[in-house]
Amino acid sequence: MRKLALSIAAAAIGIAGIATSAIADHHGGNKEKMPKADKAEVYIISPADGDEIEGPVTVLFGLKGMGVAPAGVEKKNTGHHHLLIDRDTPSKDDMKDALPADDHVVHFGGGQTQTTLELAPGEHTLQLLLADHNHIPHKPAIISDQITITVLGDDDDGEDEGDDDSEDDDDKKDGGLLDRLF
Ligand SMILES: [Cu+2]
Repeated sequence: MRKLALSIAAAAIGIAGIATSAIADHHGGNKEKMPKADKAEVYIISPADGDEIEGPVTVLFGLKGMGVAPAGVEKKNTGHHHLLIDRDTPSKDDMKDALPADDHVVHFGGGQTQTTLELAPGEHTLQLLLADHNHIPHKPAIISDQITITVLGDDDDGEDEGDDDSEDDDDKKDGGLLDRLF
């Protein structure tokens, strides 16, 4: 009820044209200045879960309640993004240590908030995980939902080539068999 009363008051003052911004700042200021890891949220802005898209795929990273800082820069309530590609969500034990760096765990230690991926046609999973200046995930972990996307491509060509190859193989096998028989 108090919140409602306050917004009605703010609206009334707004109509009157008196210093509404000062009231708005006061209202939300304290909370915004003290981001807490347990209230922070990381999420993939795009692509969306279930998207079927042409590659290359640009992934936009979203973060609320924390700031982005480059790897190696120790600053409270910050971290850098890690993109998990085609791998399971790390276990709690995995997240006690610094994250590995490989094709499936990509670090954005420069503080980047987006990337463009060359992904093979087909289904892929993507998930974002924030970690601190030492690449160790926060406690509790700030991790996004895992999304699944389908990268469109020349699947038909690929299959045709595959068929051709297997036909060639069959021919060779047949040839081999015939050679052996005769
Ligand atoms: Cu890292």
